[in-house]
Amino acid sequence: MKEPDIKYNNRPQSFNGIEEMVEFLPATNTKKMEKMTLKRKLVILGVVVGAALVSLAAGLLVWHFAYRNVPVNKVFTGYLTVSNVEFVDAFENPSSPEFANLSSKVKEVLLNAYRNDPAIGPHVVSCNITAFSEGSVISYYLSEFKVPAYLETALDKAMSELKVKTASVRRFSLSVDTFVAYPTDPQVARTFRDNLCSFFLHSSPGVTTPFSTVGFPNYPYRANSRCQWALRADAGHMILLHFKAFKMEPCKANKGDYVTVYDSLTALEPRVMVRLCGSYPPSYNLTFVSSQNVMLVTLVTDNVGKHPGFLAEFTQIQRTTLCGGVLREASGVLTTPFYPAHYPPNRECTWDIQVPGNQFVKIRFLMFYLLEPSVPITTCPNDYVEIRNQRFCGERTPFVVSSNSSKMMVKFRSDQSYTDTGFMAEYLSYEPQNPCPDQFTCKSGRCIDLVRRCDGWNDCGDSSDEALCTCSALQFSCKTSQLCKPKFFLCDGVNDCGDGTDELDCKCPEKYLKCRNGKCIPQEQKCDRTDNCGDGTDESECGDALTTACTENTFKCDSGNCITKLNPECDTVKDCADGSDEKETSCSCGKRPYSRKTRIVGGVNADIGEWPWQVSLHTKRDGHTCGASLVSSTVLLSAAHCFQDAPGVRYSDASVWTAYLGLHDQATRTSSPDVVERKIKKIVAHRGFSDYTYDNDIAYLELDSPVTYTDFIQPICIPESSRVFPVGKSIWVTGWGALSEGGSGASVLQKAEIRIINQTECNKLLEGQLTARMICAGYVSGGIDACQGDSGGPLSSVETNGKVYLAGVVSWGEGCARRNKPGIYTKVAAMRDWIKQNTGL
Ligand code: 4AZ
Repeated sequence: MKEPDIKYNNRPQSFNGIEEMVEFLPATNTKKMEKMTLKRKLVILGVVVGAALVSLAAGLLVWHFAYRNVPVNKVFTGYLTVSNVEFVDAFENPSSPEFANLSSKVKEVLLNAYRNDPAIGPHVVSCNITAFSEGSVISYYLSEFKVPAYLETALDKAMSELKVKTASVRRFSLSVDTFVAYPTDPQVARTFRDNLCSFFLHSSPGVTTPFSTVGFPNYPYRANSRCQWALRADAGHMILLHFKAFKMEPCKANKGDYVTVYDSLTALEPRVMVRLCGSYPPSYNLTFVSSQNVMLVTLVTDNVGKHPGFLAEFTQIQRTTLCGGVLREASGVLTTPFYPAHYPPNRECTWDIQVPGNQFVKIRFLMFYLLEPSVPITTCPNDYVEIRNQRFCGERTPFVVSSNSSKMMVKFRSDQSYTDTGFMAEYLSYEPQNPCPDQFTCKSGRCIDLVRRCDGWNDCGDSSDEALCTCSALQFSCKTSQLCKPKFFLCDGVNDCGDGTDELDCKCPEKYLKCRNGKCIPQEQKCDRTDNCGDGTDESECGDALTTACTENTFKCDSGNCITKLNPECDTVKDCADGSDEKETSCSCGKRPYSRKTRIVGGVNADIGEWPWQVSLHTKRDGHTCGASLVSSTVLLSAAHCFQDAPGVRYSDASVWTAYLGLHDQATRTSSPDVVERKIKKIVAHRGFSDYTYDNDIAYLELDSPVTYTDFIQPICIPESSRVFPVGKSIWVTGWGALSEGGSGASVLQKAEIRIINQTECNKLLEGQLTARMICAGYVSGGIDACQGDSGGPLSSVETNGKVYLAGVVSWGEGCARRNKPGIYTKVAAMRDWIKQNTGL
């Protein structure tokens, strides 16, 4: 072993001369010593300062050469409008002499303007005129710069402030009206320009020109691609662009694949009309109108995913700026220009409304979409509707604006970027004394049905329908807010009163936790890895799964072990040791092909592809008779009562039934290419079904041959017996059943959003007819419910894992949509074992 160096051994914690001096100087105080030390000190100080200066200079040089002086590539794009040149068709062709002539002049004007600015001139690399379009002549350019990093901000500032003025070029004066410059990503600009995925299309009058992503729909669009389609129309026209199919990668925040539509021929950020991603159902009106006769569509993709892409078409329409108008009728409709297409940018419309006589006027906005990314909806600086100095923008649910006179001025404005669907509104005249004949008048002026007054639901939107109510026998009074609410809102885990009083008396004492089985346990027992509740509740939301005794509230793994975690299946976390909670076979269900919802008024018609597990069961004699749900490629679940023999028809006989899958409208059952027809091979109704109590109202049906899954045909997930659909949760019922009690069925599939209702309270409303195999859902106020013909169809629950589960099967009810008579559904979770035993699923 080596001995320690003895060199510094006697010196107390000192490792260099300077420190030593500092330490000992005060102790040795002779003049000589002072002089000596001072000299030495100065020398050393000089050395130190010198060294510091050298390293500072070196650092500065490194910084200067490595960072500050490093050249940065910058690309600016934009346009300038030349007002004293008439647009001619030849300007569209970059190889025409006319193009060459004008572009060289414009380029010279632009370069001169750059050179005259000391912050820009020295850094110009190139300047290219990329295109011309009408108006008078809009000249698009792409300019490249190379600038030392430390001068980049100065260049940006100079470019944003640059004024390109009218100038003389070769004895020709170019009158420049507008100049726009905007930085763009050099990488993107270059690849857009240089690659093979760049298309130039000119529409012909009366002709629709299609274009699509390469390979659509048979091959996915390429990863890491940059494509662009420059669209042109004849002079005096505008472009109407329509996406017929749009199926791209689901949207990711600020990245992923996206399509951008510009109201320009260059990818200019302030002229973006829309940025699109995800997938849109065919019924979504994805149509855009340009302000001039040009448009640019770009596609940027990342390195992941395989998706079909888009199919679009465009036509040209006569340019018009007509919008707004003078309205003198008692009622009428007004919409943004080209509604339901996105309104064009750069528009201003005014409607001058005056209703006859002494009537007052109100306007009801049925659809309202004026949404721009990251724009405050309080001030609405960009696109807006203005009525009596109040601005409206964003995405809004239906609302009413009333005027207490016979006149109303409605103004709409869209700026140069981002457009949306716009609005559809109706205006009406009303008697000043009676704004809502036979209806209740909300404080906001909105009219609602009288039955909705004091029903516990905020139908007005401002709660004015729930003020000053006397509670009925089926209601309770909230303690502080004095509102009346249906009794079955008590203890449903939702703060319906707003003051929490409906959830007060159902809680366990303070510092106790309520188990799903009703037991109260001390709060500290939560997540202590011991099943104190006895049903696993206290260990079910602790992030991990604990093996526990099997109860109806626990999830059973294939191994036979039970775990405590709430709803562990298909949540992408392997909770069972054998992974059986994440099996591909049971998790590839409940998927909806379209990520975007169609915008329709009222919204009771389902959208195409919205409920791809919905099946229509037909008999030859009656046509559509019952609904069903697809749960695998060959198995349907429906209600047992649909298959009970009746006089004259053997409904239990599989051969009388035909199943239609992928169906939207009964009228197109045989003509739609999306519909698949199957005969039924086998029907098995639950042996415990009682046609007296409707207990165990479930049956499974086997198709004669498997179906292939498509955008319109998908299986729904079957919930495990432990899956909880909490009271108060919003859930959807769908079907082609009667539109009113005793009425006729719907042609287009209908949907309704309802809520799960507390079992105990519902049982009171239905005089004790509920069993543990039933769940209640609907509205006590009535009005929204399943009805005859919906039976057997799904009660679909959108769960937090993004999948849709079959919470119930439409079973029975007392009439349809009656007050205090919610619909009753077969509880599918309670049938889990029966389904497994019978279908193997
Ligand atoms: C039926 O007759 C039926 N309101 C289905 C559901 C409901 C009522 C009747 C629920 O098929």
